[in-house]
Amino acid sequence: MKIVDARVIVTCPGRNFVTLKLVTDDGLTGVGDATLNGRELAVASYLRDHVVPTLIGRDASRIEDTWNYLYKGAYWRRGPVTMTAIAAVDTALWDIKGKAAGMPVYQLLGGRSREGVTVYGHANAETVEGVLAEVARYVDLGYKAVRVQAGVPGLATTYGVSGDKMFYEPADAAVPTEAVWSTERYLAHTPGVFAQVRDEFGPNLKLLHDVHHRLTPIEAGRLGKSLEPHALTWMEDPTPAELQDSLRLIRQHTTTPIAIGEIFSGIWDCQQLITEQLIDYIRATVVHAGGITHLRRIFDLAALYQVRSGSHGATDLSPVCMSAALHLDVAIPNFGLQEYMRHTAETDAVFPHGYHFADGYLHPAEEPGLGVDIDEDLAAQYPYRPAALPVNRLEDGTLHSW
Ligand code: CS2
Ligand code: MG
Repeated sequence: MKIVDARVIVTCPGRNFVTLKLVTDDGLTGVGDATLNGRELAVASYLRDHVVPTLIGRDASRIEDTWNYLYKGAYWRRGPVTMTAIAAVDTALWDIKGKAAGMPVYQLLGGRSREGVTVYGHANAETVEGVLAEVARYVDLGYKAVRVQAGVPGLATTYGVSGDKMFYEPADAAVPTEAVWSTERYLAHTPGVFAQVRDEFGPNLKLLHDVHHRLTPIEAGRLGKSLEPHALTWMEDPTPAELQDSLRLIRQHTTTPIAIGEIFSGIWDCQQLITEQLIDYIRATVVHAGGITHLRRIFDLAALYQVRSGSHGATDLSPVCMSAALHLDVAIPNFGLQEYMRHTAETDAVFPHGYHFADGYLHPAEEPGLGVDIDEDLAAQYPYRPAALPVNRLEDGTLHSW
């Protein structure tokens, strides 16, 4: 089963996506998400110029060998661009493997470990009243878990609060927009938001919050401690995690569970976090952490240390990534939660898929492979549009994590 064609498709049905489509000599096709928000063309070029020429003629059944060929063969290992490109190839090869076997990919990963994949929605608003209304809306939609993001008085904008309530696209301009941040205002306001949400919705609704890399470890310890009475399922990205030791400091001060990893591109980014149990959920994804092959390794390491999965699932991860994620989510023993930011109808039309939402769960497609494709003719109608993620500055102008 040889690869005879490999196409890199860049499309922008409301936001940019990069997709790799592989074709074999017996007519099987496979797709892989290669989208890296704000750096899409870097991955498209890495694939087109450096990976695709090496794929033509390769045996599509050799997933592990191809993964190592691309990882070790690059010499320059790791990093988000490289690992997103490898992820796209890996995901497409698993899609082909499932089709060749006549099974949904989760069957090749050990079969079902659960009936459905519990997902969380995104309640966000400028005011607490607005947040309460949004949480109620997600509860009415059947969600069992809801992420809560609220505006901060005195700040014009903050992460996760958007005008559009079902979709969230932060890459809003060709040149990064600049936002202003105040940790003091945020730390003073956030505990009260969760006190009101928990008071309104009772003890059983899973509540989550994304700090989005903005605190120092001791500030994160303070936030976690202040949130303990409200029993969050997780506090996400409390501090930038390049220095994995940082999480030791947060752990010393709070029992609020921690989720990290959406920007990680491989097991080495989280090995210490997992083996020292410094986190409770690992948020690495199929599209950014080397594909199904590598993400499975991360989840298996995590299982040894009672760390659960909590994969990223924002709008800038395509339905191809979501489809692949669900096959892992439904099969691994240590599944935790799956993020589910819905895509627009435009995007769903470009990426026809078989997964569906019901009663707080996402269910993977049952057809052979991943159960997703890309409509290349429709994709061609949406040309790439330059879009960068914002940057953040403190009130004195200091550049800060966004
Ligand atoms: C966020 C993302 O969903 C999340 O947890 O961290 O929305 C993130 O900001 C975007 O994916 C960045 O492109
Ligand atoms: Mg996040």
